[in-house]
Amino acid sequence: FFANVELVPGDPILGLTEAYNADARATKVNLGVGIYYDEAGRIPVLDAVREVEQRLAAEAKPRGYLPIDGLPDYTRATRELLFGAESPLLAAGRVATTQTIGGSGALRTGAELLRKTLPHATIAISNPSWENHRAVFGAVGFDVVDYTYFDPATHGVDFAGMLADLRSLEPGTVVLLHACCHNPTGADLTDAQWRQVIEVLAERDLFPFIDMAYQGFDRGIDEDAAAVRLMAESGISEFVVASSYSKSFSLYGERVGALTVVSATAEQSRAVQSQIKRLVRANHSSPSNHGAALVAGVLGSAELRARWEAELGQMRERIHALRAGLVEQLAEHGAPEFAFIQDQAGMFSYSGLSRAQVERLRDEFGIYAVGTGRICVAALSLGNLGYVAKAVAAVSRG
Ligand code: PLP
Ligand code: TYF
Repeated sequence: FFANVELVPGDPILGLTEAYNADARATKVNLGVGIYYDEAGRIPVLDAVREVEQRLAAEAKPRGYLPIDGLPDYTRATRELLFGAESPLLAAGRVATTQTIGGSGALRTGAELLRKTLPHATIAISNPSWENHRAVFGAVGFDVVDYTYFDPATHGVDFAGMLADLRSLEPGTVVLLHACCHNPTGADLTDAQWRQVIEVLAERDLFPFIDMAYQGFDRGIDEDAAAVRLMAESGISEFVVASSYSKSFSLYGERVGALTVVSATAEQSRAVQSQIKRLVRANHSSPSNHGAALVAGVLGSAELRARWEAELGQMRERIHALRAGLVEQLAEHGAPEFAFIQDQAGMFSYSGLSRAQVERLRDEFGIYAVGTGRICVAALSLGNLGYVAKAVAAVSRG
């Protein structure tokens, strides 16, 4: 049966970690995968999360199945975090949230829903985008096309190009938008630019699919949700949000995400939710409990929520400090042209390094970055900033 099965290449980003782990050099640095590490190089366990976890362990509750669409306290808290608790859309019953297997599961379930309900099986993703966007939507039968996004000359968004491309899409096309902390470039839209994008989406009758994997990692919980909030206030009455707590709660392996669908009426919202439940039944039947119980426990307590917000704020501030420190050290090592790193948002920076320069970083310095030049700033530490800056300056000169 398997004699003719071909070996396919592994995920290039996750493969980097394997290569990094096998590297014996003590000075090695992994700037490949998108994970936030603390100053000691560990994935943090947030205090607020630990507190809920200890309480849950002490309670030792029975392990029944969750409802198909997930833990109700979790999905309610998620809706409120995305839209703001006072959003009229929530009061109107137009927002349906389903707990998913990470943000990835939200993308997949949302893709399956739209594949059935939209006339055009075409999705436009930013150029470049997270490679899994192409994989997920391609896997359910979408044609995946690009819209202009990144401008290598400015290291920011080519906004005129983006608007022109959006305007040229067929009505009914799905448009995937990164809410904040764009992966892989770190180049985000301003709130004013979001308003313009939303106008074009409405004018051209395009269907917005927002991916928010980094809420709270750039400016703050509410500020980073601007895309969702502005969309909710606009005339656009239907859209989808895939969200994730992997980064904001440092719960990568617990696979906590959510698919949220905004419908035009409460009645349509119930119908949409029934369709999503059918998709979930045919996939994994129901989601897992632990990670969702942790998030719901934190968000459901005013005290723990405040502690989480403070911890998230510390991660955010630390990333800003690492960006500033990297730029400063690069300038000291004779490479002032990297000042743009400070203007980019979130975990990632498209550094502008070529594939050959990335290879030199790995071979000569044991510094691992993605072949496209993407580096994960959140994986740096004050301890290795100088080493990394010196290496990057060296390869960019030669
Ligand atoms: N969307 C984007 C843009 C991401 O960078 C990630 C990264 O992990 C995800 C979705 C998926 O999140 P999760 O790990 O929760 O599946
Ligand atoms: O882009 C990243 O590094 C994160 C983590 O197949 C990731 O989003 C990368 C690749 C992948 C799954 C997660």
